Amino acid sequence: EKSKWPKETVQLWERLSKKEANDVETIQKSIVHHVTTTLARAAYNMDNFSAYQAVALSTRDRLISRWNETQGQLSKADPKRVYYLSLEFLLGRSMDNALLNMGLKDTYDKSVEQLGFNMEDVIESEVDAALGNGGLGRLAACYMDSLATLDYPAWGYGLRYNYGIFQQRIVDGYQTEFPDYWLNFDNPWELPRLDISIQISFGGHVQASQDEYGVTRHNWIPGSSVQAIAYDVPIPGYHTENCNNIRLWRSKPTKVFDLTSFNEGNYEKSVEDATNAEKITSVLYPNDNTMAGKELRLKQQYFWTAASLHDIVRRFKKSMREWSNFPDQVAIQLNDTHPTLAIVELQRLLVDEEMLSWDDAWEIVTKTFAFTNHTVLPEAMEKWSVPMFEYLLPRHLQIIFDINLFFLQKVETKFPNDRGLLNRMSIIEEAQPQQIRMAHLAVVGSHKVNGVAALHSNLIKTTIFKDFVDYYGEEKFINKTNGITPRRWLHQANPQLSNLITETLGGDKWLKDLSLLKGLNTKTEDAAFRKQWMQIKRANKVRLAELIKTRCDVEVSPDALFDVQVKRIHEYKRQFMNILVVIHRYRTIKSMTAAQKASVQPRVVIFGGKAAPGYYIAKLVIKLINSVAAVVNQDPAVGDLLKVVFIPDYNVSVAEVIVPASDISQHISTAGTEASGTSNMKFVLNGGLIIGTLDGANIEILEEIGEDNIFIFGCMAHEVEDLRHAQRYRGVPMDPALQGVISAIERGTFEDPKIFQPLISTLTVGKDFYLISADFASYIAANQQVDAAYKNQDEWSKKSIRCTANMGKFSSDRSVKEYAEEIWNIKPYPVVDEGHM
Ligand code: H2P
Repeated sequence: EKSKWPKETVQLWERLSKKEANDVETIQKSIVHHVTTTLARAAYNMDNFSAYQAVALSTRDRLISRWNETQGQLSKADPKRVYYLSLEFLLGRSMDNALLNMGLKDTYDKSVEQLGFNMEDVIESEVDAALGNGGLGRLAACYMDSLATLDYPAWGYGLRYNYGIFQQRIVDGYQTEFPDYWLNFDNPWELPRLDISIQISFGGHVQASQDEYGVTRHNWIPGSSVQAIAYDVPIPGYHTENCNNIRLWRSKPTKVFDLTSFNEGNYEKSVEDATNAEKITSVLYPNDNTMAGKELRLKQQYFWTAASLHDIVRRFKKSMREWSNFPDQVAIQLNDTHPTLAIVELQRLLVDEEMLSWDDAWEIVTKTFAFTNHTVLPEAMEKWSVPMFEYLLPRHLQIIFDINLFFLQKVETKFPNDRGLLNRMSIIEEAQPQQIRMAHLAVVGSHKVNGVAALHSNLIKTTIFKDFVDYYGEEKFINKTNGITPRRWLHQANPQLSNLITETLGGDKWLKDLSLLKGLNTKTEDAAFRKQWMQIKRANKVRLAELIKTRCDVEVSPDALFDVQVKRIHEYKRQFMNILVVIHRYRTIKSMTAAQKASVQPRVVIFGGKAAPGYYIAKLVIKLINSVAAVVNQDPAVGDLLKVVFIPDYNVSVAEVIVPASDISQHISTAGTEASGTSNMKFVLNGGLIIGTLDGANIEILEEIGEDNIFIFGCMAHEVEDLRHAQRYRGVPMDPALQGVISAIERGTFEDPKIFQPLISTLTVGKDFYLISADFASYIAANQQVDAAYKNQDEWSKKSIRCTANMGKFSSDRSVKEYAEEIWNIKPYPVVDEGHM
């Protein structure tokens, strides 16, 4: 359009759209400008929250100019991009991160202090964006940070839920859920794109007809439709101009008013339909084990994948390339099975709307998609009932049946006459009613399938996807061990440690090349360095102790050993085993003489995490933890030797306080159940030791940091099935220490034992699926080793330093580079600062 203007107009625009400077004075002006104009407030009636709003808006202006520049340069160059489809992006707070990544933190600190506010208080005023359940959503956020930092052209696609994961409050020891209305005060970290609106259809029926060449064409005549509106969330890379985008969709009623109801005089019904449209993106589903049959969840998945694909295809079409080039321009990563419908939608667009042949279309589809699996738990495998699916997406169901038919025909050719095999591999499960197995569809429609840690990737090849490995061969099934961003999880969360590392290594290059941390290995024999190292840990523990005081009203000593388990509450993660051993510890202390007590290592046991609202047993674990805490924390016979706390409403910003303060953290899932775990990486990176099983990424952490710096116990993944078998059919007796603990609960040591009966019965011999009894003795022993090791603070500090020093592998930069090179085939595209706003 520029060319249409006279030269003077172009020049005027050029001059006026020069970027603002980033000195203190200019930044302060921009903050005050937002206070007085955008917020319409006066300087004398400001509180921390309005200060936050103004600083956020000023930060956002700078973010947007990078975003604009990046998106402008990328659309011109049009390199291959990756699209990361994730139903969850657990971003947490944005302001501190944006300032650090843009290199503006110090200047903003100064500007804000001079304006009379404390930057930490201002940062604390931001609410978390909690659009995720746990590891899966946080992984997506870490990957977005690394993609931008490494200058990869990447977009995330997700949903803009009105309500994030519920807020957890503890009432009478029980978890209660409250809605997380995080948009109450507007969200400065999104750019509403009200002009980008896509019509998404549901229901109706399909008309088949022959075209002029005698080919059957399908015409989907939908029954209803809604609009998808785009909200863009800028993701700045660390110390680079590049600023990527996460596009989140919001559902709205279509502009096309439902004329039928209206003309029939049914005004109320037409408004009701409009409200229903808005429901689609109203709430993030908690990771429940009662997901089956949730029609609204299926609607979410289709709404999101269809809007995203429409957007991706529109962008591709602008380039006027041939369809066969699509996979050279577009890589789509499926974060779990949630976006698997994208495979079907792309096939539909290519065949029904772009008139490609089935085979040409399918080749494009399978070259485009790749799929990450995050769990082997059978109850977490997504399935949709065929009748419900057909009602919502009739044409997509036909396509799935065709994909399945052509696929099984090929299997039959390769392995003739094996009906059992066809049954096992089929995308359709022959149940009443039939079910669509989304994991099978994802494998069949993708060119690469990966697990999230070495053990997990091997496990999926021998269990859930074994037949597929036999059919496709090994090359399709690869491993991409998870990673975390060191920018948020060390630099931002633990600024003192970050500074010490930068001083010690003579620069901050390590924040973009985490393997440089190895340089710290030579410092373990430096007593002065060790002292500084441990002083920082102590300062972080003081900060956590303050949080515990405000949130739990319990005083804890920062000199005690801080023992942490924070993650979703789930039976496989075995918080139950942890609290049972705490009870064992409590009983042991109670039975001691004063002299014996003198040698006990004081410990604060810290729990946090949410249980799915419908997960009764997990919620009872929370109740048990709180009941134990109530007794133990008041017992004068125990005093500071043992404290137990459950920190309510665990989220990203709370994790940023907890992670740097831990001495030991618990990653104790039954071997073979935790796909990777990522908090294990965060704790160790911050010099916290871990106690854990040989599960998920613990194994690779052990390999990197060495067995002297980690406490490993329990059975191995390959022993699990034998142990379950022995338990079930040979009646292996319960561990005696565990028996003692159970008796204490049953005697009513902690509230009415009736409450805990359903929980205790999960341990009945033959039913202890997560093998708490089998691992109990070795878990107690490992905890004793922790106590003994902590007594020797010199040795402990060396272990702590070695932990941090050898965590380079677990940077999400490493993971993302592997994905880019081995799956997506994309290259970095560094953006140049052209000085535009
Ligand atoms: C899940 C797995 C973790 C894994 C993470 C990211 C689903 O997270 O269970 O083992 O590290 O994905 O791949 P979570 O349990 O925290 O919800």
